[in-house]
Amino acid sequence: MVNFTIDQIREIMDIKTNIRNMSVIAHVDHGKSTLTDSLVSKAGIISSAKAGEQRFTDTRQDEQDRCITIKSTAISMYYELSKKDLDAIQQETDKSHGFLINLIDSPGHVDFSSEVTAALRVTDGALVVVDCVSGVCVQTETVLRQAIAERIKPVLFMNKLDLAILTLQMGAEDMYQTFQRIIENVNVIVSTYCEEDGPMGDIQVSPATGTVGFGSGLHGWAFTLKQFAEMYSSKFGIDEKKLMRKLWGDSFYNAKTKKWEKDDSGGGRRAFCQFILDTILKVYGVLKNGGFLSILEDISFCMHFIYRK
Ligand SMILES: Nc1nc2c(ncn2[C@@H]2O[C@H](COP(=O)(O)OP(=O)(O)OP(=O)(O)O)[C@@H](O)[C@H]2O)c(=O)[nH]1
Ligand SMILES: [Mg+2]
Repeated sequence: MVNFTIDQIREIMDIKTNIRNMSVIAHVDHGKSTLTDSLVSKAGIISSAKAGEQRFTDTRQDEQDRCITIKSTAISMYYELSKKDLDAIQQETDKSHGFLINLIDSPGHVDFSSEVTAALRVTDGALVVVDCVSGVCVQTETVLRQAIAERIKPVLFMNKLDLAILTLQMGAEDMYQTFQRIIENVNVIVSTYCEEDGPMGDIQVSPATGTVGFGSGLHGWAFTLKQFAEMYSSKFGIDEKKLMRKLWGDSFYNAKTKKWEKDDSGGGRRAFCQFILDTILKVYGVLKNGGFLSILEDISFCMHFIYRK
C-alpha cells in the first residue's frame, strides 16, 4: 500500500521549505539502485518483499537485462518527520510535518557520467554510497568531486554490511576499522576539493554527527548513531548528541566499572562494537538461515539528510 496520497504530495509542493531534492551517487555496482528500492518500499510504492530485487528505478528493459543503471531516474516520496525531529532542525514548518523527497538514482558507470552531472545540477544534497567491502573506488572520488563542485553537501551511506557479516564473516572490531578507514578516505577527498573556510563550510562526514549511515540496501535496513543514542540515552543518563560522540571513535566502555575510557587498557570494549555491531551480529546470527531482516529497517539516512539542511 502506498502510504501517501496524491493530495498530500500536491499540498507539500507549495511548501518550499519542505522539499528535498537529492541524488544517490556512487561507484558502479555499489548498490545505489538497490538502496533506492529500499527507500521506495519504505514509502509503500513497492512491496518490501520485492525491494532490493526489483530495482524500481531501472525502468528500461536494457537496464533490467544488464543489471546496470544507464539513465538517471527520479522518484518522489512523501515522508513525515516526528515532532521531536522537526524541532531539532528548527525550521519554520508550522504548516506540515510532511516532506517531499525527490530522489534521483544515478548510474555509476563512467560511460554514463553525464547523467550524474545532470542529476547533481537539480539536487541540493548527495547520498554517497560506498560498498564497505570494496571501499572508496575511482568513481566514488569522481562523483564526490562533481558534487562538491556543484556545492552539494554529501552524506555517506556505508552499504552491504550483510556481505561483510555473512560472506566475509568479519568481527566487530575489524568492521569498525574498515568503516573508519573508508570514512577517512572520503574525508580526504572532501578536504581536497573543498576548503573548510569556503562557502560550504565544513562538510566532512562523521558518524558522530549523524552524517554517516550504515546498513544493507539488499536486506532493507539501516541505522545512524542517532537511533542508538536515543535508545541508550536514558540508560546512561547522557544527552543524545553527547552519546553519539561516545558511540564512535576511540571510546570504550567498561561494563565492570561502568566507566567510559579512552583506550582498552582498562578492559573496556569499543562502544561502537559493544553497543551497536554486537547487536547486529547477533541478529544476523539468529536469522542467518533466510529470515527477513525487517527488525532493523529504518529510513534514518534520509532523515539525516534533512538534518543537514
Ligand atoms: N550483499 C549485498 N549485495 C548488494 C547490496 N546492495 C546491492 N547489492 C548487489 O550489488 C549489485 C549491484 O547493485 P545495484 O543496486 O544495481 O548497484 P548500482 O550502484 O545501482 O549499479 P549501477 O547503477 O550500475 O552503477 C547487485 O547484484 C545487487 O544485488 C547489499 O546491501 N548487500
Ligand atoms: Mg543503479
